Amino acid sequence: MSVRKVLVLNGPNLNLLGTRQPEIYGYETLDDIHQAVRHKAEQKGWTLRFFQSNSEGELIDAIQAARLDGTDAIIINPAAYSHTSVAILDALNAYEGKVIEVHLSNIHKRETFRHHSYVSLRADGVIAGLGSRGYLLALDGLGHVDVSKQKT
Ligand code: CA2
Repeated sequence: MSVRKVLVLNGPNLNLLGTRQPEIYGYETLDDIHQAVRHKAEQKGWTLRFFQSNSEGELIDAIQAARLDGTDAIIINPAAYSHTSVAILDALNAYEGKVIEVHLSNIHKRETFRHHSYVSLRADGVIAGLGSRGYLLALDGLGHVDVSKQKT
């Protein structure tokens, strides 16, 4: 199945990108990333929804909506909820499409509490440490991941 409808989800504080801590997260704003991802999706002929929320519940609502509206894949940077949210993991486990987890920074090179991600227990692929390029690589990766071969 070729991926056509993609949801890109961004968790808490990612709306602050480009304003603080550029040494960790880079100088691009979330809107810059949105434009780049939208451009690449258009090149592929895919439809894209790009959403950020600081609320765990809104992120879960978006994942639940994706279950029902024919979204083929979710690219998610859960931000700090990666390390805390069983609720987001549960929502993703109820979603049947492909899931790629993206982190701008290399979470494994940072504080110990960032090394574990609940979302990684569900993700078909994980990209970390490549900055905003990670979102574009995730889009490219969706063309290649065969989830059916990965499920155990
Ligand atoms: O590296 C990533 O993409 C993270 O998901 C970013 C999260 C962090 O909690 C994760 O451990 C790794 C933090 C996003 C907050 O972004 C900010 C950007 C600018 C200024 C302040 C926060």
